[in-house]
Amino acid sequence: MKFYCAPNTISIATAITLEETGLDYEPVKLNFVSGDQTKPAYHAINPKGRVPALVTDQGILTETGAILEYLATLSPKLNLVPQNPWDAAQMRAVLYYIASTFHVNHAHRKRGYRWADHESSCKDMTAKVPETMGQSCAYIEENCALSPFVMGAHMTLADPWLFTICTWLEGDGVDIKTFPKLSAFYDMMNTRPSVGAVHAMGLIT
Ligand SMILES: N[C@@H](CCC(=O)N[C@@H](CS)C(=O)NCC(=O)O)C(=O)O
Repeated sequence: MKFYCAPNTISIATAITLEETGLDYEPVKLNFVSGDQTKPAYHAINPKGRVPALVTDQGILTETGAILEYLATLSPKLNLVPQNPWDAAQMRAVLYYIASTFHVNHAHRKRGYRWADHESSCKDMTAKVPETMGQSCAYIEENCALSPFVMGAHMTLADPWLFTICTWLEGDGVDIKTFPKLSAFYDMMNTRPSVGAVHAMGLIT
């Protein structure tokens, strides 16, 4: 599989999951500074101009949630999606929250132009980021197990995804240490060989 990614983006979650599964893949790193993601060559891979994208022998898959679920299905022994239907649904509630709220809060820092045209509107959105990211951290801290993983004793798809968001917190003006469970989770994830490999790939800088 070819895996399109870029440093310090949500594609880190896919990279960690690929490493956890041990599946064979070839990373293709885009350079966002030179705008690789906006060019026709990449739009032929992902018309949305975003990472991640995974090129499989069945076709191209985009969206972190879809990719992670696909990787979990390819590696059933890891139980990255809990077998119990209720537990799986609970985990997906966290996934959807990360995708639809937590990540979007973060995007308001530098990508306000997606939603507004006036510079003052973008500045306003940027200024709100420490508050909204802090609120999302508090939600996770108070409502997820994080002992040691998001859902409890076993690693699931929520872990690489939440870890990726944690790598953004400092830049977003949130001190992770004010959230003890989240902070311990972040430190624990940083000790995993999968995360070490993703650091070594230069995806977390
Ligand atoms: N919902 C998508 C979001 C993907 C996304 O927004 N990726 C960002 C990086 S974190 C991106 O590629 N941005 C490029 C741009 O805005 O030009 C997913 O989770 O896969």
